Amino acid sequence: MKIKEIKVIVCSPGRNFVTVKVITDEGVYGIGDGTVNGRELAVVSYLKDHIAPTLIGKDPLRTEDIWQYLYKGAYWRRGPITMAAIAAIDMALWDIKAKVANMPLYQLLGGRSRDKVMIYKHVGGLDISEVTEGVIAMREQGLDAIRAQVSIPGLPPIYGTGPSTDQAAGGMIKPMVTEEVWATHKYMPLVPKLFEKLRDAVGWDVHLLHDVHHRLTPIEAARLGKDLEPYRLFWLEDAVPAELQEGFRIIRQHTTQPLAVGEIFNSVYDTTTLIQEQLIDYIRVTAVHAGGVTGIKKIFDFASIYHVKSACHGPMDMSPATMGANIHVDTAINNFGIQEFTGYTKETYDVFKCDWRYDRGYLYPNETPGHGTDIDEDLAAKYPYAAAYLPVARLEDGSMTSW
Ligand code: EZ4
Ligand code: CO
Repeated sequence: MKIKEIKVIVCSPGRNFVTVKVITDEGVYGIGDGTVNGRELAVVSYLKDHIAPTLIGKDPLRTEDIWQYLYKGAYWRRGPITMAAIAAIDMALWDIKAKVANMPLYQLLGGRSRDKVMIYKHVGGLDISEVTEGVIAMREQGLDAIRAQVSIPGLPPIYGTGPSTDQAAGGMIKPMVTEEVWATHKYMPLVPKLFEKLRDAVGWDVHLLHDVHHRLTPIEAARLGKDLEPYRLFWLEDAVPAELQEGFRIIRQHTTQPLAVGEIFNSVYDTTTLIQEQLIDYIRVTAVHAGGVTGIKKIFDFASIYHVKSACHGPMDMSPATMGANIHVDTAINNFGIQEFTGYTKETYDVFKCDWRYDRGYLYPNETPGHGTDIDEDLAAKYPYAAAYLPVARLEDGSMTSW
């Protein structure tokens, strides 16, 4: 079997997605996701101009060798664009391998370790009572894990808080760069009040999560973790920007609040201090941004040795192909923690045909061969690429800050 053709498909059914279709000389094909939100066309060029021509004629079943060929062979290792391009090819190759084996992908990754994959969704609101109503409603939809975010009085709603920036409505992606405002001292006292109210409203059977989105310093995160301890959060996510892995030592010294990080990581080398020193509890790498099925499987196996669990990043800016790949890894590994899943718009589900399924707080892998996601190319062509940007954030004095 040989790789005959690699198509790179860009479409925007509500938001931009970069998809590869690897086609073999025997007619079997595989689908992979290479979407990097707001930087999509860089991956398109990497795939079209630099990768695709070197893979024609290669054996698509040599997934590990092709992964190493692209990783070591590039010389310029790691980075989000390189690793998303490798991921797109890798996911497609695993899809082909599972189709050739006539098995769902999870069988090739060790087989089933669990019956269902627990997910969490997001609730945001302009004030605590609005968030509480949202969490109660989501609980009624069967969710056992819910992420809660609230707007800060005195500041306009920003990403992950008010309904105006609700991702589900596509609100955070704008045709121009928008500028948001951040003030840590206004945020810090509010979050414990939110979770106090939520525990009163929905009790202790439900997992509650919160995403700080890289906005604190280590000592501030330590304070917030301590203040949240009474409410027993499932996790505190991205408490600080994590390029400086050692920063987590400070947080860990001060709080028993479980910690999650890693949605923007792309390699196991982003995680070594965090995992080996057991500074985190959940590692958030996801198939598209960390080198595909091959990439995240290596990271999760490494994490398993140090009591760190998986928690694949999964909002709607990674395509259903990534979600399919994630669900199969989630199903197969022992150290699964949770899967983020916000769902997709109708337009996205029309373009991407999914055999895996969602039902009341849980995801279920397909039993059909492959990772269970395909693309309708004709329909995709009706949704051309549209330039879109994530927001940036400034402090109240106008200086740039992390978000
Ligand atoms: O902001 O994927 O936990 N989820 C998140 C996401 C990220 C987006 C950025 O493209 O923080 O919603
Ligand atoms: Co996040």
